[in-house]
Amino acid sequence: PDIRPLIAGNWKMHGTAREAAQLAEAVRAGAGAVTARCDLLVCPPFVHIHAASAAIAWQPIAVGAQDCSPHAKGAHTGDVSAPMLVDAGCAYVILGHSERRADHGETDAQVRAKTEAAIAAGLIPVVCVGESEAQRDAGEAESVVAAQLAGSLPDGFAAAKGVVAYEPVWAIGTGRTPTEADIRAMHARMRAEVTGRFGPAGGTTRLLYGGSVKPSNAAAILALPDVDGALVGGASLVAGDFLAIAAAV
Ligand code: G2H
Repeated sequence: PDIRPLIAGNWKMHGTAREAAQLAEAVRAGAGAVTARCDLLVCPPFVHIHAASAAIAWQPIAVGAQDCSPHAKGAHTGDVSAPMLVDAGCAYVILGHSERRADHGETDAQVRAKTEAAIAAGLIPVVCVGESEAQRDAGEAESVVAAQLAGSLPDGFAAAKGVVAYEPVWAIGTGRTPTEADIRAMHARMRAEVTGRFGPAGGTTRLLYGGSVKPSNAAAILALPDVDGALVGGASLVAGDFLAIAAAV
């Protein structure tokens, strides 16, 4: 099936509101040609979402958050709900990033609850999975990722156009990437998992690769079968690099 690629920028915990607006504006200004071929998404920190979406205000580039509460509202000090993100201009939300799984002990069950909340609010979830280096060395990478998908994706995920991002933990921010053969094998396994669970809707689920994607390796990674885009961290903080990655689709 024809799948429109998604190039997503995860800005993580960087920058001021002014810098977020400038980065969003630079992405907007340079995006013209690439949005003919792919969807672009930028995910600022919560407090910069308004600034970034005001700077973009342009349909082909979507704005997303990096987390949301599993609850729609209530006494949950410090949390931000999925309906609030919609209200702030978000169309997507990244969930279960390995940094949240590590820093906050998020489990598959919690990621699944957040994903359900996101879908209920009308957001498109980008659910992250990926093995540790020890798990890969032990030959468990595919089984670990399959288990994370089974535990983190709710029923209705594919019908809601949910996105999966495969991010091997050892490749995040390290400059190291898996071999093309390893990415190909993992994405084939993930495709089998989502079609096995969700049927035909899983055939069009976008499967992103994330972890040290940069302009120099993007074309080779994005050309692999069942790689339907990228989740970009460090390189998404430089508009020219982010757009060069998108241009490699
Ligand atoms: C993985 C990725 C973006 P980076 O976390 O989510 O980060 O591209 O910096 O490895």
